[in-house]
Amino acid sequence: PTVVQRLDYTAPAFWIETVELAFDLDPAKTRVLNKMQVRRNPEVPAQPLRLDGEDLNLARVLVNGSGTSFKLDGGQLVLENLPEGPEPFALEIFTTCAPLKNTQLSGLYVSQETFFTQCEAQGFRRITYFLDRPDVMASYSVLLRADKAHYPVLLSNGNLVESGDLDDGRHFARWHDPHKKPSYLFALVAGKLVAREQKITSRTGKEHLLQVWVRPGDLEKTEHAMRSLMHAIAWDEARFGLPLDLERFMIVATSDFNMGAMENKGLNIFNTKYVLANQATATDADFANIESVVGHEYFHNWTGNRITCRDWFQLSLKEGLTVFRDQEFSMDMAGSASARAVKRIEDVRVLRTVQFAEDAGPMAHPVRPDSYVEINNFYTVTIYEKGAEVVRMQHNLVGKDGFAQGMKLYFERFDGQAVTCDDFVQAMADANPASPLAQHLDAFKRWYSQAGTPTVHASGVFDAQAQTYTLTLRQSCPATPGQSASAKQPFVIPVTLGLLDGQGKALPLQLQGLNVGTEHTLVLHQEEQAWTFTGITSQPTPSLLRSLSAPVLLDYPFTEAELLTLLAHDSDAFNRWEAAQRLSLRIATNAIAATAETATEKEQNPANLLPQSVVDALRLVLEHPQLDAAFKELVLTLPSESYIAEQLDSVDPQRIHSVREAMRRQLALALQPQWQAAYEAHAHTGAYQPEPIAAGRRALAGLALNMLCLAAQGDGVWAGKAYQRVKDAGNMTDKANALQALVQSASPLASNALDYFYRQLRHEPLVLDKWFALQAAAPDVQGSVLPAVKALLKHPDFVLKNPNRARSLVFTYCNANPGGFHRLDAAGYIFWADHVLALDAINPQMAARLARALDRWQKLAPPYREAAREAIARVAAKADLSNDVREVVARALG
Ligand code: DPP
Ligand code: ZN
Repeated sequence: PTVVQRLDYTAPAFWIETVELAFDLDPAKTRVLNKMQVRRNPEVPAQPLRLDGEDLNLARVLVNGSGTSFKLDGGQLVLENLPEGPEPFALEIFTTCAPLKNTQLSGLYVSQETFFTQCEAQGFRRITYFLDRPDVMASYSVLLRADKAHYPVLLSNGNLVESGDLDDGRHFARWHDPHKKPSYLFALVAGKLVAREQKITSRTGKEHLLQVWVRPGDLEKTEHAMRSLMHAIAWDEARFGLPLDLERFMIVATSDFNMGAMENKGLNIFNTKYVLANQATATDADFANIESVVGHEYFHNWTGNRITCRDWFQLSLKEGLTVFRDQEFSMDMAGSASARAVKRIEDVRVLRTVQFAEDAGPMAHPVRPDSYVEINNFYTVTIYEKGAEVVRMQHNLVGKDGFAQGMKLYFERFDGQAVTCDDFVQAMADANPASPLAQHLDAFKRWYSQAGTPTVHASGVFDAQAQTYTLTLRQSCPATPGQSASAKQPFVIPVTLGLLDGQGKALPLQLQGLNVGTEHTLVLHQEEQAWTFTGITSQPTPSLLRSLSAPVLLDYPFTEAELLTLLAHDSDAFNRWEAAQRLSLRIATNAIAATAETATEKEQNPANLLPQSVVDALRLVLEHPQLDAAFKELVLTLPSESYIAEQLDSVDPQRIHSVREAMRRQLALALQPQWQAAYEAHAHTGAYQPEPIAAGRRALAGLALNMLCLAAQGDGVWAGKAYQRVKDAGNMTDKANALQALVQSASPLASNALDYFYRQLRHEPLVLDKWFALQAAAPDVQGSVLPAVKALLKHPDFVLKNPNRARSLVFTYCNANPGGFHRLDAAGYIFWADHVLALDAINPQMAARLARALDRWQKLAPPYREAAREAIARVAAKADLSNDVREVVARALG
């Protein structure tokens, strides 16, 4: 397989100015006529035109209306005898493709008798021969022809120019997109669909038509998506001055989709999971995800579409920035400071559990990678979530207004162009010349080029005599593939902090005689720096990296007392939560590390791993009269097994599971009266509204019910209540939480409840996904999960080809159930290998995602490590593996 290198980038030898596409849509054989105006790029030495293509049948090539000679070379169509000179020439290519056979869901495919496209990153070449790279931007006109009875709705990007009937029951629609775009933003949809419509008028008085297209019957589930879209439009205009630039903006939902959604210009295509919702089928988390994904794709219209990526190494230019924008959108929509903190905690949880693990594993890569084999493997949490953190740091270094100025300059400079990550950060610095970002720009850019999660090692010295507190920060970053630790240069790390006195009160901060308030951001840009705070009269407790001001690990020897102070008093809600996480994480890792001989009495008796002081502190949070329920739920949730695993050098997944379960049981029992009170206070939230306060109450009630079922094992009272709730709950959040409580406590009522749930909701595909996932994540009572998962593979509703369904059962088992997956008999790994191979024959992108479930095999303790290696080696040994899976397993094996 070819390795693509970032530094090999050269401008295209030809530009494609206009594209006229004519489709005769037929599931078995679709005919595509592609007429382009092409001209040589005078800045590049003359060379043949090489057009990308994949799985196409080529019928005809005409240059300026006449036949021409051509070669096919490794999928590319090579044209050598093209007109000389700078004038554009007409290139006409006629091909066919087979949408019905397209199980990869890249290019043109059929789902439930409807045509869809997915062109990012390189799907357009599966539709026609083209310069399928993001820096070639063209004007598109599209003619769609299809059978009218089967495909009454014909959609493409831009504006509908003309439509009408043809002979033989066929009809046509002609679309023109007024904006130039790269091929990855092309889209078409054809099928039996209906739309929720909304007309809006922008601030400047322009009218726009918004549409959400779904299958007939799903219309009543589109209200929330439409509302989210309207909020997103208003938000981008208010916060960044970025208006909707289209007369028509369409969202179409499909149940067969590799990703979450896709920002095609004016015609976003979405996974149904991120469009369809009503209270009977969708949870609060689903509603929140819809708002965020609808926002994300809409925000791409400016950050991604108007300004796009020069090449795919710059993917984070649009994704990191757009994730940052959707996170800010969700926070602004959430409203209160507490709800913002809850959203931040949720985002950080994903970053630290998934991205930090990626950054420490074999697939680690910089936010702007240097090479790839298969670009689809680089749609990662590093590009998205770490990329968003890198943008967030810029936001913090230049301030909210400075950031808005930077965005303005970015659009002034680059609107309509395909640019690089460097171009973005340069605009941000140029718009804020006095900021620490501009001051340390070259060093800051290392966030784009150096992989790995840095650690900030902090130490503080209080000098009672001098009344000073000196904080020393030192940074380090481990080696990552292709980058040794010693070759890494210091990062620019904003460390936002406060100091608390013994009573937990915020201390005024004085640096070099200057009063800087009670919260301040230090900029660590050297390997080690120290700051001395004056006027400090007693030993302070530092609250460091507030709101996770940088995507780093913090190494500071907190005492238990310090953490308890932070948990009880810190003004930064994020660090209050973080203190609780640190307390339980430390207890868990100590208990896991303790061998039989060195174990303390507590560790030998895992019923009481948490000391009374910690239990009491958590009780105070749970009973707290002012704290929001959503925040309580986060504080009372122990760090996940995968997060605990990341803190350890040698991972025994069963030991982690049993220690965490013991801690969970202890909390369930020790706080039983408080759980009961919390449940009773929050179980009924009135008429369903998917908003943060009510959602937080439902979340806490759900956790409480879980704990009550766990504590009351054997006595069926709470299980009985949970079962009743599965039957009666008026919304999916309460229903799913109750079902989960039964499943997670391995209640004898779980199977009845699962049956009931299935019978009631079997006609709702997105709910069935939940039903499969709940079972795949069930506790592994005597090795029961794998056989249950295997039985579910044979369930009539299970379809491996459908990505959502595959994710719900196979991916959940392999990624989200460590206790059930890491088996002593290696059967989980064998199952994994079988499914990576099975999926690879259907859909390589999906297979490669699943392949990453064993990324961290090198950290596993014996005998898991060797068994995992064998399973990976078995996959790698398969001769006709896709490039996607090949790249992942080759990197895993090193
Ligand atoms: N659909 C993906 C996203 O929006 C790729 N652009 O992030
Ligand atoms: Zn995106």
